[in-house]
Amino acid sequence: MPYYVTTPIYYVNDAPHLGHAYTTVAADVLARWHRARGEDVWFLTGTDEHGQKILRAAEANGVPPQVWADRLAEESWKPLWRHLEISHDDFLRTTQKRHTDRVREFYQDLYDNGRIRKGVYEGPYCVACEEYKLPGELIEADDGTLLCAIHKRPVELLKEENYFFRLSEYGERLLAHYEANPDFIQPESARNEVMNFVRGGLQDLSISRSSFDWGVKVPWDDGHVFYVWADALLNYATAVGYNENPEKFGSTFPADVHLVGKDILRFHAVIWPAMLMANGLPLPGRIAANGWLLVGGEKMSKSNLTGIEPRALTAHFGVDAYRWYFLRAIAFGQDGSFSWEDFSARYTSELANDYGNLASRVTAMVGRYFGGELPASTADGAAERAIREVLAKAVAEADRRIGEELDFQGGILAVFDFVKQVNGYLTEQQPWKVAKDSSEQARARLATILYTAAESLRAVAVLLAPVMPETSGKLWDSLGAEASLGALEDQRIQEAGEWGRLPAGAAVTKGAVLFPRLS
Ligand code: ME8
Repeated sequence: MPYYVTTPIYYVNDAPHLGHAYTTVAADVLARWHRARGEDVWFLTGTDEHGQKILRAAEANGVPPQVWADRLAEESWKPLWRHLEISHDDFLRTTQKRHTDRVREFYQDLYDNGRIRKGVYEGPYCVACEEYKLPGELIEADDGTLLCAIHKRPVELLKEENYFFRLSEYGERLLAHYEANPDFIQPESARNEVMNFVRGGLQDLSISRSSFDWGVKVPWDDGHVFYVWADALLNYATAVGYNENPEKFGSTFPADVHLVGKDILRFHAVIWPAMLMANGLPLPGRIAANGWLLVGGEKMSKSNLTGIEPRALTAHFGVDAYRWYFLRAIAFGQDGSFSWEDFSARYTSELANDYGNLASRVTAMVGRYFGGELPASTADGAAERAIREVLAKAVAEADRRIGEELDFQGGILAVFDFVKQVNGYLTEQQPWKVAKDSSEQARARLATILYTAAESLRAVAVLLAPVMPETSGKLWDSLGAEASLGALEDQRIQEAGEWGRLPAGAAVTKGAVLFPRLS
């Protein structure tokens, strides 16, 4: 069974901003981490293309919704993921036939089995969220208008005859599942929130709309299209062969992890599992919610025009630093704010000074003192043993935090703490001073110090490759590691802490600067 990880499928009403890239980069790091463990991985992302929000965006731009969706998906979303080095295995668009046909079949089954009824939906709806709202989820403007608490925009009052999924029947089974699987919803605060919500009682869910037609047609009533969420959630199944490729489906579904923003937690932790239960399908392993990137204390959002485009940052900091920054700066699951000052300060101190300088100093010294041929370590002692021990711990900790707990910040910090230790080791050992002594003993010490530092960098390159693939590739090249150890992509996390993998004699060169000074 591959490790199956997903991102939300994003609305194509507009171009992606930092918030979408945040979840996608996190999923990519997780996927790359598991590949680096030697696991088979299936990483899915895509776009959500139906519903009123897209329809209105298309209308506002004077084009049919499919044309709009094609333009956004192909010219905006996919190119950004390529730019950010996202390594997805599949990109599903909900207007693809492979999806729409299966959506119809899924609900036809539920309809035939009596899980769907007709009724009237009356209540508030936020088009920016594409969500039916409960009265308690609204805020009141000064003039009495009811606003969506997330978008701060007026909700619309709907009254429509719709089809309803009998969600209200699944409360007990959902609670039993949460109880039996404490890791099903992450973080803990999100789990508590969902459990309280379900304990409060579930209402049946309207799964169709009849006042517009940009959606998947309901097979038993073509006056209706499916509610965009009823269609979208199924992407996780249709993309891996639901009702189409039993072999692929059986060996991939359900997902090990659905990464989602906390705004869409309820859809994933309540509605999606209930839909699966209703159709006798297995539930995902985990729903992990990330917090929000905030602008002025509010969720960064396309609808509110507070979205910052990732390319505005990558142009300045580079793609790798960008991938690193948000996971490093914000504890996954918590909200956080972006600021140029904070990014610049961390870039300079942690990437350029701590990591980049270490790499350039060590490779330069191997060039200067040993003609670029990595010397053997023949005179190691307590200081070197300490480095080896710290490395072994850092590998185990990073693997547990990123691979198991989805604590990207904790995992990255474990590696950067190791980088600090190696810097401290060099400061103490002062190889540049040892080099002034040409005795045999001093040469052996110098060789040992530089071997220790270079071998440490070999491990760092492997551990940071899922986060900063291009930088690790440069470091791998400048350590001359490929000739003996093979491609960076083939290195395993489990072996990263095995000391002595980089052989003496490796051709070390002072490669490109890993993190150029910011202009
Ligand atoms: O909700 N901070 O799509 P969407 C952090 N189509 N993450 C953010 C964010 C922010 N400010 N803004 C967006 C949808 N995100 C549905 C999903 S899934 C079957 C259907 C991220 O385009 C976060 O992951 O509104 C959030 O859940 C997702 O983008 C929502 O993207």
